[in-house]
Amino acid sequence: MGITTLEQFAREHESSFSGNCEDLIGLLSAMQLGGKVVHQEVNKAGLMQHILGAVGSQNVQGEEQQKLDVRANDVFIEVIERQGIICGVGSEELDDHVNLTSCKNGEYVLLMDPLDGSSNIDVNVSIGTIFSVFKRKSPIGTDAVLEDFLQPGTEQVLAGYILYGSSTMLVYTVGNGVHGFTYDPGLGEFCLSHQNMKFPANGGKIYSINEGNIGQCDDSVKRFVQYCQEDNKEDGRPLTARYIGSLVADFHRNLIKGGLYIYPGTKKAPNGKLRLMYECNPLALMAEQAGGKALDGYQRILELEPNDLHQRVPFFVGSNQLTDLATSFLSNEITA
Ligand code: P6P
Repeated sequence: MGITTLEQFAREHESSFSGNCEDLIGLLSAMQLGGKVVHQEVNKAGLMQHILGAVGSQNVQGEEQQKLDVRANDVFIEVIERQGIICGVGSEELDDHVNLTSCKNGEYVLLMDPLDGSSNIDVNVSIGTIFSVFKRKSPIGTDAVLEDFLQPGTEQVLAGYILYGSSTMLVYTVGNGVHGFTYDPGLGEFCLSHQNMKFPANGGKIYSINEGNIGQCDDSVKRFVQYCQEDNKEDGRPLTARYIGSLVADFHRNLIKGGLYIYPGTKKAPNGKLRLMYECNPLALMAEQAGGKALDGYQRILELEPNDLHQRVPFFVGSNQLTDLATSFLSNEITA
């Protein structure tokens, strides 16, 4: 197979993009450029002591900000502003959305987790960037307003992630399938490597949950996890537990091998830990486009009406089979 760059692929395959193709190319090239810069810094983090460790501040989530978190946030905002298509950005690292004052004519807003899984930075485990794009609702030429961001996930025009792992990949959807591109530092290009990604037909046998929290979870979640661990040769149990503690890495593995990621509500955090707008919505759109599902346990993630930039929701995302199995325990239709 010859080399197809992300831009070539988008031009050839994405006539379905809701805006014009140049907009999509612009959005994707900004995210690619940011990804290349973060790729470089993530790969050197071990050598650049000034990058490792926390900045001594906390983000709006009350989470210790790692220096690369803050750096990634600044890098993406800088490259997005220069592209001129995005008029405002919501970020896990910023309390409120920021207006890109030089881009008031931009037709889109972007939400992002600039560096998800950052607690893994200092231990050299994969981390990721997650992004989501909506068409603005406010008039072009004005500042972006909160309503531009607080749209249900079904309205996303572009969603994707960049995974900084054994290789760096950009995976995205505009509603026309999920497509993965692997970064070739020698070429300086993200090249098509995974066209039209789908969960395996059998749904897979992997479940990802932080079992350290199980004592905090609802009994139905405990029953599901116990069910996964039981011996049953007929239906291939026990399942395999895999949990990296980095959502993008767990999601990407489950997409390729088949699996389910769960971050449920707990007694301490009834809405769980993950944020709807820049973690769950983009991954939910990609999961559905790849033939899977994403629920808060009961409702489709993409249909949730947002009320806050940083709101948290319980998250069940993966293949149809495993998502249905897990949620059947929640709705008391015990499958066991
Ligand atoms: P816990 C990282 O902070 C993150 O948002 C996801 O990337 C990851 O899956 C999850 O939180 C890990 O959370 O509570 O299991 O450490």
